[in-house]
Amino acid sequence: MNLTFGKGWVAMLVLVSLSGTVIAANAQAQGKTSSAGENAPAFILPALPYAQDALEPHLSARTLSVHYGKHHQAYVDNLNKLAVGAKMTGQSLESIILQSAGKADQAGLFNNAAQVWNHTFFWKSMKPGGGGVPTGRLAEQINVSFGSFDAFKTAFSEAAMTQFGSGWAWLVKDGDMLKIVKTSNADTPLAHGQTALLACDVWEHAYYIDYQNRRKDFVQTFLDHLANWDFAASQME
Ligand code: MN3
Repeated sequence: MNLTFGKGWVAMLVLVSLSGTVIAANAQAQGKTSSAGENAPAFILPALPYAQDALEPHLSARTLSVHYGKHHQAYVDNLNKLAVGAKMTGQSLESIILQSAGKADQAGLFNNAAQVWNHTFFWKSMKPGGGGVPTGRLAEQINVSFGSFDAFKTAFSEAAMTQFGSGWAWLVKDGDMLKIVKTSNADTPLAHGQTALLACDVWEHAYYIDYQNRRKDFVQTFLDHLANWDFAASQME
């Protein structure tokens, strides 16, 4: 009889742990601060740096509406629920990412926190009338690190194309050198001690409405018409 009760209780715990709200209720039952108290969810969806139709015709308002308004918002909402359960409310986004990185029991928290960070960075990595060529110290560093800007573009496209499944292509500063890295799912250069300069989201939700299966066309358009080199340069400081 006791054994049956035990199994049922474990099953119930597994089921309820799928819901962030019930995790929050658990914490409350253990005498922790209610989510409605001083530790109320702190993260909000950052404003886009341009209007939702500002990247047309290269990325449609429909894509921005779903990608920013639905996907990015969902990561923020999930993060707020999971931060309560992990007792990490009141901490910075970066702190939560660094503390949860590589911990199997905090994968959900890491994934949602990193995706909030990655998407906020991605929107800044683009601008209306973007593309073209970087200038100044960033241009010099790209030449030193990759040989030429054309060689950089080829390598960046290759990384974006060969990221199997969902993930990201990045230009990062790693020590004194610039590097192109690709990350899977929510993984982020921030968790690897690298400074992100430019990000391209290659999850299908980033391009499927406008480009269907043609990721290569999306990445080419990102480099030729959307990349915000002023933002990338500002991240080198
Ligand atoms: Mn995305």
